[in-house]
Amino acid sequence: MADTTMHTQPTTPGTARQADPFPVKGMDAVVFAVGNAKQAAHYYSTAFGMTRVAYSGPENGSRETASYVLESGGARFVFTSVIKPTTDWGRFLADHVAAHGDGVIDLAIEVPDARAAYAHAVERGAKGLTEPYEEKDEHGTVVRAVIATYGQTRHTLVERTGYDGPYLPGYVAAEPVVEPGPRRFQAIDHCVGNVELGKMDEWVAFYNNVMGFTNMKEFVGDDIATEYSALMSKVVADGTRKVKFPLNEPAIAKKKSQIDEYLEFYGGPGVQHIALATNDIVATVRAMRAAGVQFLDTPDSYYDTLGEWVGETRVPIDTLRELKILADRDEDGYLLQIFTKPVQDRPTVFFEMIERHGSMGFGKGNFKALFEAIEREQERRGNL
Ligand code: TYF
Ligand code: FE
Repeated sequence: MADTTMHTQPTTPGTARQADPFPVKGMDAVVFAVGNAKQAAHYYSTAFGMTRVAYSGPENGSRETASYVLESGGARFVFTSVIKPTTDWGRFLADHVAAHGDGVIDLAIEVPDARAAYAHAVERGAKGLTEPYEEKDEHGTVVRAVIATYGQTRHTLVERTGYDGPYLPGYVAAEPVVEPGPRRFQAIDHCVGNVELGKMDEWVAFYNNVMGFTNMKEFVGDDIATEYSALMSKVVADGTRKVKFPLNEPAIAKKKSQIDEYLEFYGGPGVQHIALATNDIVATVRAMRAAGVQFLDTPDSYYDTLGEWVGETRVPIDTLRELKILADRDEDGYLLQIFTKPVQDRPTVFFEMIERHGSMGFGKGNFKALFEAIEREQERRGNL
């Protein structure tokens, strides 16, 4: 076991408070394997307003892959594509794109001690993919290790304390792809995984055991599952609630579950959506719509009754109606959210934009309207 005493939190004598066995600092990056990272970097720059900060490719010694690192506030996306596979890694990436289409290969988590995190995870039953290793350049040292999660998705554990390079050793600083405009989101709020029927609780247990994540109270149980949602869902999060992973599995419902549709077209379990936190969802959605991003539609009838149960929000109902933004309230506050349509030809990965005002939930009050909107899209694809 690596040194865990480093993470011991101060405890007052007489209390039995345990140190967090798997401390995390937050999401490090969402890494996408795509067919054409150059064009993906352009799309996420123009449509999502992200800024390229780093690059790795043939020009700086990476002959096998090209990777574009884009940021928006504290959120970091990496888009990687294969130029010419020559190693197992290149073949893995090429096979991933062939099997799944554009998708997320890695939900990388920043940790204070990658060796300790990896040792703890593997000891608790995680499948280790890459043992901890160090990389250095003139900006400092990064330690990384990789464990497997659902499907072919992985969690790289990244220790970058003190490292001041643009991303990782092997990357060079790069100019923005287009002139940066106002920021459209500033953080990754949560990352959702779709797993196979009957596997949700196993993956919840995985995050409970391996990472010490705890369950949040929001979930879709079998009571509502068959009624309209066609899925079951539970949410796990680290103790600080910086890393939140909802997990969905299909439910037997009247129509084909949206989760089954995902599993079929993705070719197995994987990341379904990434939620991005904004503090001005109106400006964000206007800018993204103007740039051509398509969002799920919401019927006018939703807005006819919204004010009655959601109460006052920062944004007038008429503006929510105009932009098709959803709202939900719980005992802690409210949130505003909207979902894009899938961002590739396969009905797989999509995004959520979310503006929170106190609420730590995921929009439970919107599940019915949301899942009906998703079903209308499924019907358009001729998939029922
Ligand atoms: O992350 C969540 O739980 C919400 C709701 O297929 C949600 O964004 C859940 C499942 C789904 C789409 C949205
Ligand atoms: Fe979500």
